[in-house]
Amino acid sequence: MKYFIVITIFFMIPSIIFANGLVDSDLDGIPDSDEKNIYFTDVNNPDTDGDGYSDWLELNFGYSPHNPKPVKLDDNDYDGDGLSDRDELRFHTSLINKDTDEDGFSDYEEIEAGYDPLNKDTVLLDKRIEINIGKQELSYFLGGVRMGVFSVSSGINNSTSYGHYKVTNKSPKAWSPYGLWMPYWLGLDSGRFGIHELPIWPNGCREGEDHLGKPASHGCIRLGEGPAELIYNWVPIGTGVFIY
Ligand SMILES: [Ca+2]
Ligand SMILES: [Ca+2]
Ligand SMILES: [Ca+2]
Ligand SMILES: [Ca+2]
Repeated sequence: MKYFIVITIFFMIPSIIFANGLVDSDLDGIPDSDEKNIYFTDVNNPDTDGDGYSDWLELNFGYSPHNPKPVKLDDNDYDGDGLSDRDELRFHTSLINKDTDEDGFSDYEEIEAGYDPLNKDTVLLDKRIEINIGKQELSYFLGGVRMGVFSVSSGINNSTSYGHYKVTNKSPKAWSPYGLWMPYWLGLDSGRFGIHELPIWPNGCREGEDHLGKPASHGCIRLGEGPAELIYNWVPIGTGVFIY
């Protein structure tokens, strides 16, 4: 009888092994290896921050498993390096180490400057712009991670060319043959068309402030005030622009 009880208890020890062979000691649905290396949660406690919600539940609904308050991963910065927990997970940097590659620059500083936070050497991450004509949206990516999305106005009557381009020239204020100034100009396809801020007439009036989100231009991609300057300053010449 004693023997039987011992065997029963042995089989009741809370530990599960996923089909792929990964161990989940606390049965919260997250393998020990991910808790240790990615989320830095307690492998032996399904609710690391003790707020009544399991680590799995919090992560799947976008909440921090390290904050007993209902704080989203986007708004939590566990290691205080200026980069949110969400962005750390997207860039595969450490949630608990401000300087993952230990090169003296924090993860936040490296990503702000466009450098690889996982490489001790001075390596720039790839920058890319994507423009979705159907959605009238421009997204910008660093190292494959989408950094943001802005509303645009592309060309009326399908006049914006689809395809893969590179930024070929930049000008803080370019002149359009249509008699308009185009602030924060990023020329594509040798300047045949480009990305720029909502244009300004010579009399100072700004064109199309209420057009963002729908086609309005002669083929260029217009961005609003703020986003245009940000993108202009962020992209170097040679940046890939994919329009689809
Ligand atoms: Ca677990
Ligand atoms: Ca919790
Ligand atoms: Ca952080
Ligand atoms: Ca670093």
